[in-house]
Amino acid sequence: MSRLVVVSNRVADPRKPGAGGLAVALGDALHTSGGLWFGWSGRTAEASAAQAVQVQRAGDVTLATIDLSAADHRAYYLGYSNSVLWPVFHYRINLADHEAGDIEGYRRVNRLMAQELRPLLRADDLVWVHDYHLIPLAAELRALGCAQRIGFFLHIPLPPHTLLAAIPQHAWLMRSLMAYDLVGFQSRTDREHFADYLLREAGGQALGDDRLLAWGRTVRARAVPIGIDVDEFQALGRGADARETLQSMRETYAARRLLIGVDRLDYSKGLPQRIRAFRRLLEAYPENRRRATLIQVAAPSREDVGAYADIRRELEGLCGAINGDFGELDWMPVRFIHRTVARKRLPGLYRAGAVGLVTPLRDGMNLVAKEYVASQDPADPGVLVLSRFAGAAEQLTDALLVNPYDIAGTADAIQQALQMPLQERVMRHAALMRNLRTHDVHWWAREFLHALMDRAS
Ligand code: ADQ
Repeated sequence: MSRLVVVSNRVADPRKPGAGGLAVALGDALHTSGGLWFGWSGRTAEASAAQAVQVQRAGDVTLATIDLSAADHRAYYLGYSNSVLWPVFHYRINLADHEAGDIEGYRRVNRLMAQELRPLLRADDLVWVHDYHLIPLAAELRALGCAQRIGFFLHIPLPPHTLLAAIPQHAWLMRSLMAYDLVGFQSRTDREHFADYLLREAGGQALGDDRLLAWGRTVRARAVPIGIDVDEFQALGRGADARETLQSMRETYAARRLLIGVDRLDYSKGLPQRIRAFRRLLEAYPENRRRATLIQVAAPSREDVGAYADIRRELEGLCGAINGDFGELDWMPVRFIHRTVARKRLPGLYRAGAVGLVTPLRDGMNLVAKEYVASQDPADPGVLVLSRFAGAAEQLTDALLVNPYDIAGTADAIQQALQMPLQERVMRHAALMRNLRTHDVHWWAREFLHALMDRAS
């Protein structure tokens, strides 16, 4: 069996509690093959000390990391990855900051990663590269003579070619993807956008069987939607922390129906629109006054990137206005909490919600939607209100799907969720759970790696 080598921007110790579903899934696959996980350490160092690889054992898995210089980190991570690729890939071309986006820094770090990784590779390794920070990594490895099978998974959406073309280096980026053997996407839509790009912008051709030809190279492209570790998450839900969280929420909000939102504070998550929809709910359906409370948790994220600075202020303003206009001595309509919730408490928080609000303007997948469903009591489940623009909407068709830009429509869907009869809630939840179980994170890793290993291809 080939050894698995995972490469991602950040490396997590899969044994640490709170490492998250992705670390658990990759940890599993790495553990089975005695694998290696390579990436940035999360630390910045003096330029001269930045490049030595630090190797650490985590059980059967080897973790190898490099520090980056502060300048490289700024250019590659804050700059090109998060000020150009993130907004444009989420269809927000107006938010891209091309001045801050230093393409040279992005190339430099990808080249550096390839140089540091190459001596660690064996001839028959299977290499799996993750996400938009590392699009050109395979091309850099190939330039150094690496002939291993290399796969890439894009965790975020891929926009239509007309939007992608707003990135000055779009052709270079897409051509870089051709250096992989297999490229995985979250949804069929993203995969179609990739095929479409190659056909329309690069004179490419679809060869059938997942194969696409462009620039004289063939690549395989597939939709392999990521899932969660359902068993791990449900076990977490049975733990003391989750139960205590649920209990204390039930006591604090005994007279209320709770709507729960849990996100990173990111402009892609549609938070202002969600708060407006809640306001609209209180206006259009006044029976919810004194009854419905929205708890919105937003984890601090990328605070060094310009486009993130304003969103917190905007949200605090929107929430403050609702509380001022509708609040009573004994009822605060919205609680906005700018914090990361400990992972072991999340299932309790989700379960307290009669409605789970997952309404991004655009999202690769959105695992919160899946975690919310997995946390419910099957005999009396809450209702998921899900944006049709999340990758998860292709799978979770039994949620109430909404257009998050349509504030009135979203308010109507929340009202429908609040009033949904038990029998319908149970049926929808059961259907959602079937999907979660069939397409869990272990399925995702297996499916991708089998396709990457497939010698017939
Ligand atoms: P993210 O944009 O980070 O991930 P998402 O999938 O929603 O988005 O969440 C990832 C994890 O973060 C979840 O496990 C969730 O529990 C946790 N999380 C979010 N907010 C939190 C908070 N306030 N407190 C504690 N935990 C919180 C990217 C893509 C997604 C894709 C994932 C995985 O943007 O579309 O689903 O990668 O591929």
